Parts: sequence; structure tokens; C-alpha cells
Amino acid sequence: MKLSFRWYGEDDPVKIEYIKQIPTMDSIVTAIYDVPVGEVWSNESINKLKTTVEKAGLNFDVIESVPVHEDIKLGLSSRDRYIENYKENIRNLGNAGVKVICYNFMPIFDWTRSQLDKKLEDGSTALVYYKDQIDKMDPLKGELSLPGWDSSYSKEDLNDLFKEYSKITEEDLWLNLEYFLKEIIPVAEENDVKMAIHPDDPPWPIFGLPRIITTEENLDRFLKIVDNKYNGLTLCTGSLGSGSFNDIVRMVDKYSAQGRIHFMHVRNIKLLDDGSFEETAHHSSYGSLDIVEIIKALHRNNFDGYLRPDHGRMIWGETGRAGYGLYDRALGAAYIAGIWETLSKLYKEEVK
Ligand SMILES: [Mn+2]
Repeated sequence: MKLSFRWYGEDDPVKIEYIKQIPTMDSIVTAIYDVPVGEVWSNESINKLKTTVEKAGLNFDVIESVPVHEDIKLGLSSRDRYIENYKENIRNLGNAGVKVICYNFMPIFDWTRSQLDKKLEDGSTALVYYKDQIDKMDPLKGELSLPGWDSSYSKEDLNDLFKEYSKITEEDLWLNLEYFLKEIIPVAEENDVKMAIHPDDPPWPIFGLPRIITTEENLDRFLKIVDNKYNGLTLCTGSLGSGSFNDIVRMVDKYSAQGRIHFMHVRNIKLLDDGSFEETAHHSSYGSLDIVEIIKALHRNNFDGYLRPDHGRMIWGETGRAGYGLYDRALGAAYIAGIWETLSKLYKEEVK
């Protein structure tokens, strides 16, 4: 297991030197943020980012994300140009030594929450998803601007996109994903870059838009489309775990045994009765997920991919990017590293 940490580049309030100070930290997870979705990242900007990361004493091995253009998800005739660009990005990143690319296939909206700064009992703040609030939202009315929503969309763009998506079913989205995978996975293999799809967050349709990377059954289907280790997963415990229908320990065990998990996102969440959830501290006792059992499943399958603590709460008065402060994610990293060390010592014989 290689411990990693997401960093948003020079504009991130969390300094890269601070990330290096987290014990056993190995890699930075980052991306180029100033290029429009679907375009090619320049080698110059990739190399500049790599130099910054390596100067800080960390590895530049994981990219999160190379976003997928909506025309690819929609299966429009313009997709081929964007797929060629995507291949170029895989080649360029592979040349720079990148080992894993995380991406997702969620229509229009990335992760969705109803509030970013819900005050918890201990005074910390966390991201939450309250179903009744989300159910009342209409993204086309434009009265809301939420995280994960691409603010570069105008109201008209959004209307057009919704109109396009109203013509496609879940099965169409599967076909469009298949078309994309069959194009890019051979390029990923040639360049020794493992593709790792991030599950949908939350793992059910929102605002009438289809979502397919949601359940064990669908992950099985996804992995079979191109049955090759370069077609793999980012297993995000919080995203999949917000559906009570997903058995996360079982999924981690199964897919790590298959060698198909290249990147882990570990966070805990507390499931509420009505399908809502709150993000919590990483420790198992605070949420609905058993983090020790999740790490044990990785350990017994000799997981050698990358793992990062996912969203953290805001604690100790920290301000900054919701979910991506330094302190709580660092606590999560230390907690996970502690579990891993314990397991390694307890099971030294078996691991040998
Ligand atoms: Mn995640």
C-alpha cells in the first residue's frame, strides 16, 4: 500500500511541504486544472507539476482526474476527437512516469452534497447529503450552486446537456462507456498506465440523470467490458458505501484479490435512515463503515496500489477547500498507516 494525498496545486491552501510531513506519505494525487475538459494537457505543464511534486520529496504517480468530455458520455459523433485527445493525455502522462489515472463516468455532475459545512456535535464541520434537500433541488432553475457542479456551465449549456441526456438510457450510457474503454485501454496498456474508474457519488441516479458505476453487479459488468488489469477501479469506500446495498468489505476483498483495484479512497460515512448520509472522521466508531476490516481486506490480498484518505472534516479552526483540509485528512492517513503497520506485524509470517 502506498499512501497518497490529494493536492490541488499551487493554489491549494494546503502546502505540499506539509503533506510530506505526514508520516509514511509516498505520493501526491493531482491534476492539471487550467485546461478545458477534453483538451490535451501540455507536456510542459505536466513536467512542471512533476518537478514540483518530486522537489517536495513525493512521487508523481497518480492523476485525479483526467475528466471525460460529456460528448463521450453522450456518444455524440464529436466524441472521437475527444477520445483521441484522451489517448494523447494517457501517452503524455505515461511518459512522465504516471502509473494510475483516476476518472469517472458520471453525467454532468460529479459528487453531490446538500451542504459542505454541517456542524457536527464536536464543533467540526463536514459534508452531508440530506435526501429531502436534494430531492427538492432543480439544477435547471439555477438557484443552487453546489460543489462538484461545474460552474463553467452556463444555464443554457446545462439545459442543452439535460436535453441530450433525456434521450439516453442507462443501457446507452453503458454502450458509450464500452466504446470509450475499447479505445483507451489498449493505449493505457501500451503506456503502462492503469485506468481506475471512480464510482458514482452517490451511487444512484440524481436529477433524473443515469448513473451506472454504482453496485457490485455493475462493477462486475464494468470489469468484464475489457477484462484486463489496465481497466481497473478507484474503490471509493465513501461513495459506494453511501448505498446501504453495497457490502464494502466484500467488494474490497473481491476486487483486490482480482488485482483490479489500483487506487483506494478511504473515508467513513454515517448512513441515516432515509438514504441520507453524513461524512465523519475516519475511525470506524464514527461511521457506518468498518475501516479496519476494509484495510484488512486490502492487506490480506497484498494490495500494492495507492491509497488516499478521502474527504476530511474541517477541524481545529482550519479553513479552505471543503473536504480537503490538511488536518483531518492527515489524521485519517495516520490512522490508516497505523492499521497497516499493525497488520504487517501481526501477519508477518503469512505475508512472507
Ligand atoms: Mn472518492
